[in-house]
Amino acid sequence: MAICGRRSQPKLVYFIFGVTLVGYLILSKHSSGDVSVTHEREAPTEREAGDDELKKPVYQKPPLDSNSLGELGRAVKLNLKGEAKKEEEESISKHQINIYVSDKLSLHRRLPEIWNPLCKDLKYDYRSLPTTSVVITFYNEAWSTLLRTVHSVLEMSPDILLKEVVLVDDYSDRAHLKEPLERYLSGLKKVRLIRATKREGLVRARLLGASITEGDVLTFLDCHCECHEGWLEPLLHRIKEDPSAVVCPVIDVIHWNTFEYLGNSGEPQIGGFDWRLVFTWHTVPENEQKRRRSPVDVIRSPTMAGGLFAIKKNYFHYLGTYDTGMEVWGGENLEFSFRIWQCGGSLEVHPCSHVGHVFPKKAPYSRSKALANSVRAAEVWMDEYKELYYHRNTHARLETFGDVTERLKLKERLGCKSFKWYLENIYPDINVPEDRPGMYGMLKSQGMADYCFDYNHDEDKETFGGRVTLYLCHGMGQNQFFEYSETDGELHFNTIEPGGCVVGDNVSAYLTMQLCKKKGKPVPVDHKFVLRPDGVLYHVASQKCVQAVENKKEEKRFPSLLPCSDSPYQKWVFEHRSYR
Ligand code: UD2
Ligand code: MN
Repeated sequence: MAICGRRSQPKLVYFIFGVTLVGYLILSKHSSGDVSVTHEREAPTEREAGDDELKKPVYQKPPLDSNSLGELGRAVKLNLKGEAKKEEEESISKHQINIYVSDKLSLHRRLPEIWNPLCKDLKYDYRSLPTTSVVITFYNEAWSTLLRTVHSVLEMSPDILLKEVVLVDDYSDRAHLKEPLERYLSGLKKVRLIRATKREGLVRARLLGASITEGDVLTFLDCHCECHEGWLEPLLHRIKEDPSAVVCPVIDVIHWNTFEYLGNSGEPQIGGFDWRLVFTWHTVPENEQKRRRSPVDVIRSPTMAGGLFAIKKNYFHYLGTYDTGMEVWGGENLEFSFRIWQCGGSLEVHPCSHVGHVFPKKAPYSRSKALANSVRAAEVWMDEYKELYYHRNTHARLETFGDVTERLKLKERLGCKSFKWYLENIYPDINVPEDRPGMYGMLKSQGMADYCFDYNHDEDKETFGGRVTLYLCHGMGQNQFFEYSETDGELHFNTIEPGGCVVGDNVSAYLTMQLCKKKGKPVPVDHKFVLRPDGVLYHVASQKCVQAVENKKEEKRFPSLLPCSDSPYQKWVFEHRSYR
């Protein structure tokens, strides 16, 4: 049914807030296209309706065909051969998602029920909940993942709560996203499409979408999501309760290859970060567990993954929307997380709101701007703690990141708190490195010239227990970034959060990488080293010293525990190249 509803002129409120969004092509009844399609909400009849009536989605799902592929979130495994196999592989290398499989699944498939059973008992006063506009930006997304997202929003959101779905095409160049998409969407109620006239990146594309919305709350989703039953109500309910709450759904994993919906009803994970400014997932800490009175209460989270959240529109405004100096992808999630907390809001995960997201096999497009974006976040929000980041990412300090004076003014204007306050009050579990002068950087052997401590950490597998080696010093941080904490006597490794610690084994003489103790817990004795002023690195438990040893047969070099001597091979020095 293709009905073109009346559409008012796009609201330009965001433009006033110093956001220079120029040159967009807004496809609506009033401009160049005929793709903006909406049905206005008919309020009077809703007010008389019963509860079931109020929960009615924009569209009902078609009848369940439980035999159809991937139905109820089941994994799909096609044993393909020949041409088909080739086609599948091509779809993966193009999208980093198995689009061959995705194309074979219903755009209306159902998901397994994975929420906490207590969530079903929550009652909502539908008439008093705020309405929302769902904003979805996309760049060169495949047809089926994009439209499954759209249908799932329309089929899982009560009509009374969903104002509209705004799709923003961030200057994609694929044919299926042009006229065919417009034609398809024109048959759907409440869906509007606008297009950027140049590549804006997700931050400005989201703002462009937000600028034409009419709902009370903005709900952002990525363009390869599937919403679980009841996903929307908890988000809106929480925002009604506290207009300064920014609320994220639990992000369930949809497997990029099998499209299996992987979720569970247990405690969701929350967001953190490590000192390279990489987003990390964590279990809910004890203090937060204690604060909550019920498993269906919101969980406070230091950071968000970035793509999926709801925020009251005027609060988004108040907080300064996004940093429009950020390009393409990355960094905006931590920037926004810091800003929410430091400027008086709260960032939460609602355990009753579940949305699936396809995490691709690897990045499908270049994300080279992520570094500059992170630097902007660090420069504006991290105060003196930005040095910890720069120590661990020597490229970051060199990166040109543009002008952040407007963002600093915003911080001033809103009277935002310091990063120290944020760490102490919102993220007390993070290990804050000491980075004392001369005690971080490359840990270089004095006897074995140009060889440094090195650990090859496979982050995908979160490998611990591997042996620390020596490798030619490269000065780029990363695998060779170590830090000695005088307080704990621990040798910390760069990249792992909650933290990698060098551990000595008395028997093998090896140094291995292990998970550090939790913050505040006593230091295990085999973690303890003393770094003496003469460069000797003494391992307390074994009473031995760390020596650079060459294994000639294997042509490998290792730091090993040996009886202490005067050997220059037992002397170490931290070196840090600051590029300043
Ligand atoms: C995660 C977030 C993502 C974003 C990102 C950090 C989740 C589930 N995803 O990465 O939303 O916060 O971290 O920046 O939390 N897009 C554009 N223009 C671009 C690039 C991307 O519109 O230039 C769209 C893209 O089509 C997608 C969304 O922005 O809808 C996020 O991009 P992604 O899915 O590649 O990011 P993801 O999930 O790896
Ligand atoms: Mn995504």
